[in-house]
Amino acid sequence: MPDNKPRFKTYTHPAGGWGAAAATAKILLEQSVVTKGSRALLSMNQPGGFKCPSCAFPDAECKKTLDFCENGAKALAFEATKFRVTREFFAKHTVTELMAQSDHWLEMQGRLTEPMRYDAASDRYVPCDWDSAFALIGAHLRALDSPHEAEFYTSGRTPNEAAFLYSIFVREFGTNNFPDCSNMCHEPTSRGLPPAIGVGKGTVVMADFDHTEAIFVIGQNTGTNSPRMMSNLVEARKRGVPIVAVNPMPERALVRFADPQDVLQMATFGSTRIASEFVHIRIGGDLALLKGMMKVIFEREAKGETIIDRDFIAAHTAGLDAVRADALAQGWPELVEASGVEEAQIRRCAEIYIRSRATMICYGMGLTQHQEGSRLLQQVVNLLLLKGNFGKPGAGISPIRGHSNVQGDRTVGVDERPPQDYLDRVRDVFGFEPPRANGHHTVESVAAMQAGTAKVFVGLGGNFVRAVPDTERSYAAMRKLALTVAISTKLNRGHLVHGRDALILPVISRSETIRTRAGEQFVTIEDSMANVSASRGVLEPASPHLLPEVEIICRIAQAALPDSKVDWAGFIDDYGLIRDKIAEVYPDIYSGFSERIKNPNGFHLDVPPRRLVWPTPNGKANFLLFPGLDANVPVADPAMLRLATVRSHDQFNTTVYSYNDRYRGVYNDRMVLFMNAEDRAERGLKDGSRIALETISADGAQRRVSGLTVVDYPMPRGSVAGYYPELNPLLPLDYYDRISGTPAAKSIPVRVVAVGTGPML
Ligand SMILES: Nc1nc2c(c(=O)[nH]1)N[C@H]1C(S)=C(S)[C@@H](COP(=O)(O)OP(=O)(O)OC[C@H]3O[C@@H](n4cnc5c(=O)[nH]c(N)nc54)[C@H](O)[C@@H]3O)O[C@H]1N2
Ligand SMILES: Nc1nc2c(c(=O)[nH]1)N[C@H]1C(S)=C(S)[C@@H](COP(=O)(O)OP(=O)(O)OC[C@H]3O[C@@H](n4cnc5c(=O)[nH]c(N)nc54)[C@H](O)[C@@H]3O)O[C@H]1N2
Ligand SMILES: [Mo]
Repeated sequence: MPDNKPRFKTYTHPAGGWGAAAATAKILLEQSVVTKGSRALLSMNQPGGFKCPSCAFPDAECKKTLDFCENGAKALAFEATKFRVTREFFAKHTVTELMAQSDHWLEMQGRLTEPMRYDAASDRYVPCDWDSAFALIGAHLRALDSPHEAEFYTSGRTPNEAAFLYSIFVREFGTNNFPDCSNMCHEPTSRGLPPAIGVGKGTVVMADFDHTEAIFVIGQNTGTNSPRMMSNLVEARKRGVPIVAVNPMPERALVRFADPQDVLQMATFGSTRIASEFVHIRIGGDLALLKGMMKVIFEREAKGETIIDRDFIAAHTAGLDAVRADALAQGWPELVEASGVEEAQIRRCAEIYIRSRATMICYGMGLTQHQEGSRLLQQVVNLLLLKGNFGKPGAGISPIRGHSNVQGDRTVGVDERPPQDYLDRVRDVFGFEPPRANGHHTVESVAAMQAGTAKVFVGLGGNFVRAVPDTERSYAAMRKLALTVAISTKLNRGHLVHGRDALILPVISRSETIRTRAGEQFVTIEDSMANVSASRGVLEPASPHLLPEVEIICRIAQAALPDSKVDWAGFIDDYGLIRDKIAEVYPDIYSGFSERIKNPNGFHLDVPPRRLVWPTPNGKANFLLFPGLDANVPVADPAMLRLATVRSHDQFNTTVYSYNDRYRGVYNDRMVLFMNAEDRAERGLKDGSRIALETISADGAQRRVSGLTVVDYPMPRGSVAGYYPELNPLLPLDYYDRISGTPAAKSIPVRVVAVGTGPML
C-alpha cells in the first residue's frame, strides 16, 4: 500500500488463492516470526501439536500436511509475535494516555510479560508479584457481602481444563454469575435448540460434507471467519452439490474461491464457483425466507405431491400441524417484502431443498444476533425436520461456532443457568452444595455493574468492555467496580477501562508449552462439531513470568476459599486429574476421558439427535411455532435503516490486525458504512460522504457514532453494515434476544443524523 489514505476498490478476484498465501507470508514477516511462526504452523491442527487459536471449525479428517488458513496463521502470528509489553512500557505510558490509542495500536504492542497492578496515584500499571496478585483477589472476594456481587466472565479460547475448574471454583464460591462470550454469540443455539431437538449443539460432523446433497450457508462469512470450511465447500461443489448462500452482503468467498491448500488450483490460478444460489436477504429477513420455503413445500403437499418424510415425522416429531398452518397462512407479498427476496428465488431454494435427500444448514451470527435469534433457529429446525434431515449421513444443523473452545467451555460448566442434575453431580463429586439459582449472563452482568450491585469482575480471557453493547455506558459501569481482573495474553481496552483496583494477569498461550512440576501438560478443546482433542503448545512461553490459566484459577480459588473442599494444589500440576474429575461430573459423555484422549485424533462427544434420540421433555423432536415474519421488533420510522455490525477480514473479534478488508475492497479505514446506492441517494448523500449514525430507541438515551464514510455497496434496500467493535456504542444494552440474552448486533435500528463535509476519496 503506497500510503495510508482510505481506499475503496471492488475486489474482483476469487477469495483465497494467492491473495491469501501472500497475506499469510506478509503477516509472519510483520510480526517478525517467520521461522518461529512457520515452524509452529507445521504443528497447528496436527496430532501431537496444538489447536488453532482462531475459529472452532474442526480439523480436516483426512490429515493434510498443512491444516491452517490465512486467518489462522494471522491469529498465530499475532500470538507468537516478537513484540513485548514490559514493565518499562507501562512505566512510560499512563493509562489515560493508553486510552487515547486505537485498538490496533494496543494489539500491536505485543505479548504481556508479567503481572501488573493499577496504581491510582501515578495512573499507571506497576509490577506486582503473583502472590500479591492472588492475595489481592482473595481479599476482595472474601470482603463481598454476597458471592453474587462478583461476575466471572469467560472467553472461548480457554481450554476445557481451565474452564471446568473455573466453573467449580465459582460455584464453590457461591454464585452462577457466568457471563461469557457465548452469551453474545451462539447462545441462541444453546438455548433455542434444546426445546426443539434436545441439545444446544450442532448435529453435523465433518464426514457429513461427503454425503450431503445440499448445503445452506446462512448469515456466515465463511471465507473470513472459518476459512478452513471453504475446503469442504469447494469439495462439495466439485461433487455438484448445490450451495445456497443467504446473506445481505455478497461475501466474496461465498461467490468464488481458490483453495490455497489446493496445489493444482493455485498453480493454474483456478477457482471454484461456490454459491449456486446467492440469496440477497434483507437484514432479519431469514424468517420470511424459511417460512416461504416451508409454504412451498406444504402447498405442493396439499396438491398431492409427497415431499415431507411422513415416517420420520410420525415416529420422531410433534407439533407439525401448527407450523404447517402458520406457513400456509403467510401471503407471498408479505414474504417477499420481509425477506427482500423474489418469490421465484424462494421457490428455487425450496426446490433445492426438496430435491436433496440429505441437507445441512450451516449458520453464523447473521442468524443468531437478532432479537428473536433463538426462535429463528427453531424455524431452521422446522425446515430440516420436514424431510427428516437428522440422524442420517450428510444432513443436520450446523452452527459454525466462533472461538476455538467456546462450545467446550459451555459443555464443562461455564453456564449461568446450569441444569439441576449437573449441580447434583458437582455436589456429589466435590462435596459442597453449589448455588441453585440462575446467575447473570453478559447483559445482566453489565446491568448489575450499572446498578452498582456488582463489585468484582474477573475476565478469563477476552476483552469484555469492548465486546459488550452500549460502549459508553458499559465503560462507565466497569469503572464503578472495586476490582477488575484480566487474565490475558495481550494488551486490550479491557485493561484500560478498569475498577478502582485492577490486575493484568498474563498467561501462556495456546501455541506455547505448559510445564509443571509433574512435567509437560496438554489441554483439550471441543470444536464446533463436538470433537474433543488434545492441544500441546510447541513454542517457548513469551516470558518466563507467565502462568498457565489452570494455575491462575487454582490459585485464585485457594486465595478466595481458604476452607475449600477441592484439592486445587493437585490440579495445578497434573491436568490428568482434572480430566478425571470432568469424567466423573459428565459420565454420559466424558467417561474414560483420560484413555480416550490418547487417540491422536481425539474423540466425538455423543450428540443424541444423531442417533434419533431427542432429550426433550416429550422425547420427540418438536416443530415450534413462531408466528409472524419479524425476527426483530418493527420500527415505524421511515428513515430507519437496519444495521448489521460485522467482522472485517483483518480482525479477530475486538483484535484489529489491520485497517483493510480485502474481500470487501476496503483499505486503510474501518469507520465505514456499507449502504445501498439508492438508500444513499435518497438521503442526499454521495458515495464517500461523511455521516453520523444514531440509534432509534425508546429509552431516551442518545447513541451516536460520527465520522463514518458511506461506501456504495450491494446491500439490500434498508440494510446497512459496518464494523464491530467500532459501532458497539450504537447497540443498546437492552436490545437482545430474551430467550438467550444475546444482543441483537445484526439488526440495530439506526438513522443517518448528520452529514459532514469534505471529500473523502
Ligand atoms: N478471522 C476471524 N475468524 C473468526 C472471528 C474473527 O473475528 N476473525 N470471530 C470468531 C467468532 S467469535 C465468531 S462468533 C465467528 C463469527 O463468524 P460470522 O458468523 O461469519 O460473523 P460476522 O462477521 O459477524 O457476520 C456474519 C455474516 O452475517 C451476515 N448477516 C448480517 N445480518 C444478516 C441477516 O440478517 N441475515 C443473514 N442471513 N445474514 C446476515 C453478514 O453479512 C456476515 O456475512 O467467527 C469466528 N472466527
Ligand atoms: N456489535 C457486536 N458485538 C459483538 C459481536 C458482533 O458481531 N457485533 N460479536 C460477539 C461475539 S460472537 C463474541 S464471541 C464476542 C467476543 O468477545 P471476547 O471473546 O471477549 O473478545 P476477543 O476479542 O476474542 O478477546 C481478545 C482478547 O483475549 C485475550 N486472549 C487471547 N488469547 C487468549 C488465551 O489463550 N487465554 C487468555 N486468557 N486470553 C487470551 C487477549 O488478551 C485478547 O486481547 O464479541 C461479541 N460482540
Ligand atoms: Mo463469537
